[in-house]
Amino acid sequence: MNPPPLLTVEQHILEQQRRRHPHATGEFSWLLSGITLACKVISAQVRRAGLLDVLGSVGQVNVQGEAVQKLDVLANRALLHCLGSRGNVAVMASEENAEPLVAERDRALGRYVVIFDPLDGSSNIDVNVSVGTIFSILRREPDPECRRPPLDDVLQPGYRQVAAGYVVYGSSTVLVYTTGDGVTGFTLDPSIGAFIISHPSIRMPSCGSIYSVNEANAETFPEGYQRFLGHLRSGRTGRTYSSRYVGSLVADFHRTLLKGGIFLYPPTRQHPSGKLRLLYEANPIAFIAEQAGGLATDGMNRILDLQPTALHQRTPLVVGSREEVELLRSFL
Ligand code: P6P
Repeated sequence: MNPPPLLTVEQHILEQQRRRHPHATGEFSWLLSGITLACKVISAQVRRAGLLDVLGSVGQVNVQGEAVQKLDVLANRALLHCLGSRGNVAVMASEENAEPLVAERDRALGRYVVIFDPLDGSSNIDVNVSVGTIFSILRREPDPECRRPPLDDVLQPGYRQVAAGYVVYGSSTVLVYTTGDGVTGFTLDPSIGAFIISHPSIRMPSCGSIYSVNEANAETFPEGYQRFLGHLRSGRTGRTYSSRYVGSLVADFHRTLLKGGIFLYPPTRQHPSGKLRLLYEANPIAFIAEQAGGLATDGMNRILDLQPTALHQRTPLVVGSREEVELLRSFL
């Protein structure tokens, strides 16, 4: 029997474009291929981290006040370079940069904004735990006079995303993305340097048996979250739950997407508005979750409906199977 055709992510992107936007100029596909190129570069660096002396902090502190790991810097540079030269990305915003960056050459006519966390979970790098890249793509109106503040293009609610995705650098390098027409996964074949389709149509189970939360903060969660977690542990749902927490959002979400269950980062004493970032963590993850049949809220409100007011603003995040997310809402 002939082996299945090798469908690369670039072919998939073009087919999606042809099917959904027959008159598309292909520039969106060109943009997405810039991201996949950057992620191949990042994957190669992550895979060799222990050998390249890129482990350990580079001594600086980023806008989050967190020690910057060298790989963070390399990952950020790879994305800025690959996207900045695409010709249709006018504004880029990164977890690593205090303010959005403008591609001056494309500021007037560039139609896209890309927001990303270049290497999420980077504190896990030194202990070889999975880390990830998360990206969110928005449209913007041309600005012929180049007068619009770049932040105006960035602070859009999540339902306006035209695409979102992540790459998890784990036992293999897996890219998962959506353009609003379902969720597809690709695995990097390092021997040919191509992302090959491996998860043609990802659907999140309607319920699961895993909850994922940093239990060390449990005493400081709002009371409704504590009662909800107690309910899951009590067996009164009729299911026995396991607790799994990597401490790397992309790894914890990827497992939730494939196996179902619920991931929570509630408000805590240290982070009363939640720790995770709305624009480049919660929004892209929420878009993917909903496209796969799941839900994503800040406990009560749909993540994708939240109107951002600042580039690095935080939000509580509850994301996962419909049944568990709705059950939590009933406790709040
Ligand atoms: P905590 C990693 O630093 C991160 O931003 C996410 O990837 C992860 O889900 C979260 O923080 C872990 O935070 O407080 O549980 O260590």
